[in-house]
Amino acid sequence: MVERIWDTPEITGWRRVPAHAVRHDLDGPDRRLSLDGTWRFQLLGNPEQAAGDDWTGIRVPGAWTVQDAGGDDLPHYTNVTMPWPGAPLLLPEHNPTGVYERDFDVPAAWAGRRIVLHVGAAESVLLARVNGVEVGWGKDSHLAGEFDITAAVRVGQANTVRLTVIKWSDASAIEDQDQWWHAGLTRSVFLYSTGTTYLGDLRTVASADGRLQVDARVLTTGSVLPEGWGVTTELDGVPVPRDTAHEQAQIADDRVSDWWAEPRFTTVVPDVVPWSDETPALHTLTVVLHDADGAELDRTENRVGFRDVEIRGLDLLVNGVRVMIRGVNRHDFDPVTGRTVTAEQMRADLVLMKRHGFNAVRTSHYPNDPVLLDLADELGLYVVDEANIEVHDHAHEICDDVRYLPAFVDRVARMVSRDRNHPSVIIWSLGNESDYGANHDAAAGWLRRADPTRPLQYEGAIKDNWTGGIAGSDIVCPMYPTLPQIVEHARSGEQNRPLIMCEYSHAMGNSNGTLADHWAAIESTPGLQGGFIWEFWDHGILQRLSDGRPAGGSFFRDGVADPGYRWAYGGDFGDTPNDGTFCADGLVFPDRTPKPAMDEHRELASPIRISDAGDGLVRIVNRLGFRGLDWLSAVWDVDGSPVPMTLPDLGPGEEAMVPVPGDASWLTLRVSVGQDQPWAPAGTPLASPQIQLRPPVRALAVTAGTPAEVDDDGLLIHPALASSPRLSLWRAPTDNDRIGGQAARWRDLGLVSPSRRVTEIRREADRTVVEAVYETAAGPVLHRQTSRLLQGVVVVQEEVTLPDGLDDVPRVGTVFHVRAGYDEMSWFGHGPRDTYPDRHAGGPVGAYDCRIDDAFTPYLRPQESGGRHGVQRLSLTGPDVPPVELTTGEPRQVSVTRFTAADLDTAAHHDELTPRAEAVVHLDAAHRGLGTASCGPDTLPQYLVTAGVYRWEWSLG
Ligand code: IPT
Repeated sequence: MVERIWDTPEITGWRRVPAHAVRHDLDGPDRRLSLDGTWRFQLLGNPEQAAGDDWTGIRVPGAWTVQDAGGDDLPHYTNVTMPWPGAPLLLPEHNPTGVYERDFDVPAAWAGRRIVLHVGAAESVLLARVNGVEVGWGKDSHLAGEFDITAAVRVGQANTVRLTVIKWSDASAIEDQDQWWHAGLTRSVFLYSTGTTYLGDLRTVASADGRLQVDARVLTTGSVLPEGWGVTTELDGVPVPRDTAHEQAQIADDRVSDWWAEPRFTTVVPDVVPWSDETPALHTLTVVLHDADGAELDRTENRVGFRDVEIRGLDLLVNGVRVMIRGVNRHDFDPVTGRTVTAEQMRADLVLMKRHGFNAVRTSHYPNDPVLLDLADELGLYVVDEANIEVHDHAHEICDDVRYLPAFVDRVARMVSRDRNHPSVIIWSLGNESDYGANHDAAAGWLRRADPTRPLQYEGAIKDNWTGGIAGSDIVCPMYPTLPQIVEHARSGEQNRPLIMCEYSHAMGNSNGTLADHWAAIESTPGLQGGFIWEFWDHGILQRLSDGRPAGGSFFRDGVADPGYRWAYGGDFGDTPNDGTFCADGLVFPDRTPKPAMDEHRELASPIRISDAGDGLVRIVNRLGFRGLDWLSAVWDVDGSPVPMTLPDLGPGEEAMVPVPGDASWLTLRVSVGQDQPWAPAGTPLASPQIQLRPPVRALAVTAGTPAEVDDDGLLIHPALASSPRLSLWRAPTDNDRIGGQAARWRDLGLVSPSRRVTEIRREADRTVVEAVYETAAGPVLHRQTSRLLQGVVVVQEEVTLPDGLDDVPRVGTVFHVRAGYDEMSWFGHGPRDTYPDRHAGGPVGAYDCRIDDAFTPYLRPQESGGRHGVQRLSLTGPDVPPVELTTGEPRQVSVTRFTAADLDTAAHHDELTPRAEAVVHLDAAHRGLGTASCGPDTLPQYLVTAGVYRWEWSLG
């Protein structure tokens, strides 16, 4: 018996049923017995401690780190850093070990049958006992462990299963993903039963031309397969014939044995609809194993999608078509359970992705709950299925360490063995951020032989050389490259594989700037084929403020509005070391509310694009790869007025010219789902491609009036204002500003609240002119403000000169506070949600309104938010106050919120903020782009606010 398997990397498992793709999860209750529910539980200080009699209750599936049973062992967030210092095998002495136990009865009908215990996932080492008998061990926190417990159970009597889960192990160092550390049983536990002769595996290969091959592995618990067994296979109820020629060849090759058989079934399905992201056509494959008398021994049902995936030259082709990969990275995450997710939740994830134009998921950074793949098959999403290997902190030591060789191969092989029959899986991934070593090549070698039907990728293999690492990656899959880098590579003539970024556009806080620029480059550059945004989720854990504990199972999901809770990030559970908010970097909030960046992605992925073709014509392009436009519906929006239209009948990639439907400045095509889709009912909006047919009317062009009123400091007085307009050169740092280093630079430059010195106040016949100087560390900023009164409206012209030292500032603009009582805003500009200079493709220009309180997006760490790009008119209204009208002349960046930049800057969580009664209005002559510098490239040069002269004007009435 091996002692201490938890610090022995050579041992990946003991007595596990070999990983396979035979489905038992969907079988009926006669075959499958759920063990989910409340179990007895105790938490020990380390695995060598013996369990006592002091039990409490715990929910299964469920990590103990978010349940009361877990006591002080709470969630802990680190990115790269391991939670304990030093060598990976010097485990901490305190090594929380959970003992889960429950009783169960085995149905009498299972007597004489084979019985298997399935443990969906255990983090990080699982030891299983049944009735005191050790039935097996296993590692890999994101794949099931299955154990044959036939000999240990007592049919017809009470049985006890004990699952001991050890938190820290040799495996922790290779599960060092950027996410919360949890511990416990995080997926369902069940028993299933088969005959003693059973289906040990099932492999299907289905091609776009209708060819289907099914290999069914037949095994026995005895030493010889019983005489007369047989397998029948049906696709949608039609028998698939057994390939006897293949069996003859196996016999001729001596590839048969007494205890093992692998009958093959082949057919060609005529007129098959190939499976793709747009056409996820599935067929039902039933495989039944029976004995000589025809009695059923085992049965499984699988879904089959007919599709091809191949790499040809620089292109990844699905069914022969070069598809764009509009992907997102997804973790198994839930703000209450931490890691345990239900089928309904996963469906909601994927539905949201589909509705926002995503067609691909990378299961970062481990095989996700297997139901996710069923849903991806069904809804139409391509999957990069990633093995549970991330050795971030100890990458260099471990990727060549022979002790870890079995774990690398095991994790890849077991994932492939589980997931190979899913049409959605088009690419395998060897894992993430683990350097590149011989252990990777060993795993790749296994994989290439075991599944030649799909490419594989691994970022580490190409990290240092985009033309190298051929053994380890069939795709150049860099993370966070700059736009020039990928374009230059594609144009260099050196590119030797498709380039699909495994991570790009880091969605932390108010981010995803330059997404439109990325897609413009990707779509126009051969060799570039898209990528996966980092990431889907903000991993905020719902935390009870009264005692600082995770809300756990007691929480009612939509109660987050309850002020007794907040979204916790690294450090909020007293976890040290930690990486703070770096886990809050998703396109959706922890409750799955989409951030404004999702709007941007949806628009960029629009199935239809329009452009002004001149001569009163609009070009309409079908951008889909496999479908026509018949499932869509559209209506013109001519400067806000709807005009019905019928979409032209266009095949994939085809285009047509249609007449401009009316005289307009802004022509928008409102595209929505026309016929119900599995992921969206008819009427779901999909895109609003827009063109500008006439330039906007610009300058305010006011030349007359009387001098506006200013105080002794030259500050404008206006009855609607609670504080006078001032120059603003600063914004509450976004996560990108903060982590990318700009925020500190701006503080050092003194941009937060530069001292103001008035040099001259002149009252002229028709205006008041105030000259002021704002002092910064880079020199004085000169500001001239000219204000006039005209028919009760104040018209202001401003001019600012930024010295050369201020060559990159967050904004140049005006800020003032409108007095209390205003609660609604309406504007003409980009909308309806937040837009910025480098992120406004998803917000078509138009007339919008909303509550001021709702104009602000509450990123987990408060920061600049609520901006509206290209605004020309803004009105604020309230029930008991006269409306305030702001006109900007040129389209400007504007925001109206309840918080000053300083309020936002000083708060670490939203519960620390008190909304002001007044409205804080920013009107910017220039506002810096958002970029993605919290991890990856900053914004592009054209979105910087540089030194020079800025002029802007506005009116308030
Ligand atoms: C990269 C990781 O792969 C991902 O897990 C996540 O940490 C992301 O970045 C940032 O949020 S690693 C990074 C050091 C490039």
